[in-house]
Amino acid sequence: MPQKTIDLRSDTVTLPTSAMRSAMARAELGDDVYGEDPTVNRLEALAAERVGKQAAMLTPSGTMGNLCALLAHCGRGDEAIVGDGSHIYNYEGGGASALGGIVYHVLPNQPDGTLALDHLRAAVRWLDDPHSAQTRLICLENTHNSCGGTVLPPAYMADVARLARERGLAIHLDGARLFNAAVALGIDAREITRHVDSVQFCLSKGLSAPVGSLLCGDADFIKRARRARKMLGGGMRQAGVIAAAGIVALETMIDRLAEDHANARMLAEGLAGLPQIAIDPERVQTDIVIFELRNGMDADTFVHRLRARGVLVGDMGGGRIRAVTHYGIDAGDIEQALDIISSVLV
Ligand code: TLP
Repeated sequence: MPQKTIDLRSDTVTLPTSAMRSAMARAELGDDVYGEDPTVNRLEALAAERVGKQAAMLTPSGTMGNLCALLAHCGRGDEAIVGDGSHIYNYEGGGASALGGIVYHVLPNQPDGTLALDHLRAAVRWLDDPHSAQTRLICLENTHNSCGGTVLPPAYMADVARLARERGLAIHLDGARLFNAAVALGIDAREITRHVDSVQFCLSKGLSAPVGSLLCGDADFIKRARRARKMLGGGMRQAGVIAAAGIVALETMIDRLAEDHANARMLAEGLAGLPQIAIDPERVQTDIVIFELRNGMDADTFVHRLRARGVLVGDMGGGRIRAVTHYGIDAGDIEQALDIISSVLV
């Protein structure tokens, strides 16, 4: 029997559940560019409600959701503060700059994924100085992907919100894995999103829907974001086919993220027991496990050796390796992956 591939590259590899597939087949449809797709309208209302905002907009990807947010918050020549480890800054093609003329003001992410409050305070430019680009926006990421799926605590988010209010700035949250953060904290997602003006979350990661992200905020903001989405070519017509899966995701797939977190913790503890691997399992708070090798093997060789044995992980560069748990992975897969990992290290 060929061995099952254990794909730990990302939670984006999840496939839709059978409930999603049948909801997609049955979905009531219309032209969403006219606002007439009833299934998209239902998903957007549900999403807005789940994050406590007035309105929401479906986008094909998290990248487009974040870009629409930046375009709706900032004009050309305005400045958005981003972390040096953030997805927006590193993995979205510089879209806000390339397409929106927006200046990224980059601050170092702390190891836990936060931006230090004193760095933020010092970074905000005085609006009456004609020399400077005008700071408009602070972007946070929760959970923080490249910091290892770390959760930004709501108390920290409240501190940033206070600072933003004092300085007249907006906050956008890249909450691609917002519900992982909420489940890890054991709180409602609204306890996180109440501190931000806009939030993007993905349906197509741990929630297992095939496509889609939601951008949420107040009604005026979403109106501006819809213009940006159309400009970017993201008006999707009978998008109810994908929205139907998103509704199933929001209604049935959030609580089970706890299983992914438990499996990630199990993987991290197993890796910590291997002398060739450097990892602090306490840093593993959600579904992302990042580790390094300390036996002199380079990450590329390790990743290729694992692939040959049916285990896929990601090489993040700089010697960092990422494994992500998800709906397609159970505790047995983790045990097997650990056996294979230890066998390729010798
Ligand atoms: N992240 C992907 C890759 O692009 C790295 C992954 O495998 O983790 N924000 C965050 C925090 C993300 O992790 C991602 C995707 C996005 C935004 C973008 O979402 P998509 O892929 O839907 O454009």
